[in-house]
Amino acid sequence: MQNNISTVLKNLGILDLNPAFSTGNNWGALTAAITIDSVSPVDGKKIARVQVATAEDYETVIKKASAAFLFWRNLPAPKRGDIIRQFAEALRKNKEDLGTLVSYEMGKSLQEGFGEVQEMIDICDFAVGLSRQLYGLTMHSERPSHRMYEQWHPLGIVGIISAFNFPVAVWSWNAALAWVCGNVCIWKPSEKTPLTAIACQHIIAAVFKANGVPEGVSNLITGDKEVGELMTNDTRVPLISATGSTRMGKAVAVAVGARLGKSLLELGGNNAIIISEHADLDMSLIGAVFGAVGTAGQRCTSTRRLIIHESVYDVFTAKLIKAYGQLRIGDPLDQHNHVGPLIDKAAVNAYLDSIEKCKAEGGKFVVEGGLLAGPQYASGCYVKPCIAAVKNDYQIVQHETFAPILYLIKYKTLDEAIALQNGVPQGLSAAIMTLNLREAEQFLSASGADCGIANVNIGTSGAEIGGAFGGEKETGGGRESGSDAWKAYMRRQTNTINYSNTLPLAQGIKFDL
Ligand code: UN1
Repeated sequence: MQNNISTVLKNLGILDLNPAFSTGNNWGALTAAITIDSVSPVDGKKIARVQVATAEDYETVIKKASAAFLFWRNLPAPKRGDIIRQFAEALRKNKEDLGTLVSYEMGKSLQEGFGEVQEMIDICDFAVGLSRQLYGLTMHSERPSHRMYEQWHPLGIVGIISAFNFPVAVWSWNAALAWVCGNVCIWKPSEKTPLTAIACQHIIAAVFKANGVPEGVSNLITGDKEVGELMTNDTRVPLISATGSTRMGKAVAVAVGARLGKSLLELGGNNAIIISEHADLDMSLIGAVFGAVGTAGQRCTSTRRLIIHESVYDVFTAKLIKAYGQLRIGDPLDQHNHVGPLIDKAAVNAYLDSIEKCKAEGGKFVVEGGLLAGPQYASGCYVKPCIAAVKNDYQIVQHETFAPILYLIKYKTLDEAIALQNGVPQGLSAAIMTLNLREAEQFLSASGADCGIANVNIGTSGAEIGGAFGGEKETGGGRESGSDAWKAYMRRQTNTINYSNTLPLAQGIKFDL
């Protein structure tokens, strides 16, 4: 495996020590000042190092980005789309290497690593079509011989702060749309997964270069919280799109709001599946188990709670226990395994701590958790997916723990189940398993699930890129990816043209000179 990884790193242009920033083909100098190690949770080995950007590095990037915007915004949108089409082609060519690096640096299964790159390809394809569909409305003016319409213009520099769990896909959701809309981007990836970001920057930089695009349309800057703060406080960055914890999102919202900038927030979830008495239980089992243990419970869409009708509670719990007994936990690059490691030891501690808190509040574990030991688990990041019977109002159940801990809650009526589903601070993704039309429609109605995503007979995770992605309440309210999420990356301008030979005022006001 190590040999394979070194080939992957070489193919993707990753060095042992990587510069702190890139504006395209230009990369910052290597000074080895302050560095961050990227350590794989798969085997605990250091993969490579990246430098932490300084405030001067940030200025260099901002200046290049500001200058590049003047060029990029004037390129016709379909031309920008054509370049994004070429980016998708380059991603197709690099899918195996990039997916493997995602899996090795982040720890998700190889299948999910490939799936993540596929999600990038999909959003690029979507963006290509969008580049000819950035439509504005035409309105009827109340004044004669006047025409009123709206157009959409790019914002300028879009700052993208991404999380470790989808280290490349979420960047591409933002970047592909922002670019076809005519913006330039500065990306600050998670300090836990900087190498996949460097790989992406190499891929896009080559595409831009081949098309004669100047430096500064795609920018990468690596570092920690301080680098993010330079962006969030900077009036030259009109939009910050941030993915991560609710705590981080609140800090971003306050900083960006204080300068009346725009923020697009995609924060924590506490997603539940309602398993109704009318559910197909075998189908429900796949949705629940993949939702809870896929990506080791580290998706913002992961299934954290199952709200199960009392009449099927025991039989479904028995099915879950059996399925958990069959889970193979280990090296995510080995395709036989279902579950890989958590991202790092801090995540393991948060997982262990949540289990303790759950027990202290009265939670009864039907599948026990714990840290796995043994040579194949030497990184110290592998844990057992676990299941506890709880009450929805336990503090720990109200909190998003980014780990494979699944909570079971029993219900009697659908109204009660929906109230439980909605009875958490977060509002990302919700699902119901039912073959009953009335139940399904009630769940999707205005008095149903309060989340940004609500599914029937599908789990809470694994959304397609074509729909708008995001959620309400503490999830932050932003929408990324499909549908009309592109509007967040543009400013709307209302234009009224008078082609008459008088100047009538709106609202019938008379003002004769
Ligand atoms: C995230 O966890 O931040 O819907 C994104 C899903 C994926 C994206 C998750 N398509 O599970």
